Amino acid sequence: MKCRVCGEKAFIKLHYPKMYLCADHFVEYFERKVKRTIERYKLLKPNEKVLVVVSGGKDSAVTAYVLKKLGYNVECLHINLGIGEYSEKSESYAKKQCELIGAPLHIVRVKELLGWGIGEVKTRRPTCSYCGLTKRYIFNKFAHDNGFDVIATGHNLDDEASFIFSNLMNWNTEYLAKQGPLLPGEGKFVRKVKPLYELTEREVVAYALAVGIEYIIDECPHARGATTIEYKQVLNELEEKRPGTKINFVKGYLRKRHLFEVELKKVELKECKVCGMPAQGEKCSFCRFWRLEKPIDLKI
Ligand code: Q46
Ligand code: ZN
Ligand code: ZN
Repeated sequence: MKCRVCGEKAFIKLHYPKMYLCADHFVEYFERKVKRTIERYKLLKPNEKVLVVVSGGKDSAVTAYVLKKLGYNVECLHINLGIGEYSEKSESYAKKQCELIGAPLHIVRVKELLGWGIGEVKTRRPTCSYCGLTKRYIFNKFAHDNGFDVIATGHNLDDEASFIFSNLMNWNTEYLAKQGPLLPGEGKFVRKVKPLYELTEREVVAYALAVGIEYIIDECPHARGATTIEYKQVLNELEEKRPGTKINFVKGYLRKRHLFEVELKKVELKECKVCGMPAQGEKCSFCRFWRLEKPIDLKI
């Protein structure tokens, strides 16, 4: 099959809109789509300092690569979770990716910072739950303390569609009230944006291949994944039968999101007495979980 634009040999067949493209025209198409997403949802302004949290995986690497190519002021943060060989591999991919992109990379190592790696703490709390809490706290505090305007994450269309789907199946209406491509910042919470919001996982993989980004394929040994993967599979089957299902589902959700706003509970946030970051009680959940007496220092 031939590229619809130039007639050269096709690199990919897109399903929605249906067309064949060569590698060069696919790269152009992908970057145009990211640019359009940024404009449509007003995600970024030209001179902002953008922090991309690179995990070593494809989505965050592609996010950093495209933003840099579009001319944004990008720096990267890698959080080494201290999960044995998996984390060492992830860190070395993150380094390679940032070299390719030409963006500064900052590394925070959980084990050095907090004494234990993820998965090593004796707690009843599920590993992924305190891992998520730890990552979110670190990248937000890092961005806040070092003057970043915005944090860009690598969530793609498949992630978002399956997330909305699973939250609908469980009627987590409070979550459904506040998801989307732009999560506004407030106080010490830095704004978060998702530039790959309208691109499918398949397109992200193809883009990484086309521009030569290497990334970690191994799954984290703690990944439970099963339920998210099941939702993704169902959506993929629907997409196969009716191309456009995912994007229409997500766009429909954004139009109706306001209906869930009544479910939002207004919580008064205080300042954590240890670190000064927003907290529901005396201490924030991060300082409470890690039993900190003094704040961690993330200043560059
Ligand atoms: S949360 Fe869980 Fe992930 Fe953390 S412990 Fe691994 S699987 S890395 S996205
Ligand atoms: Zn072409
Ligand atoms: Zn705290």
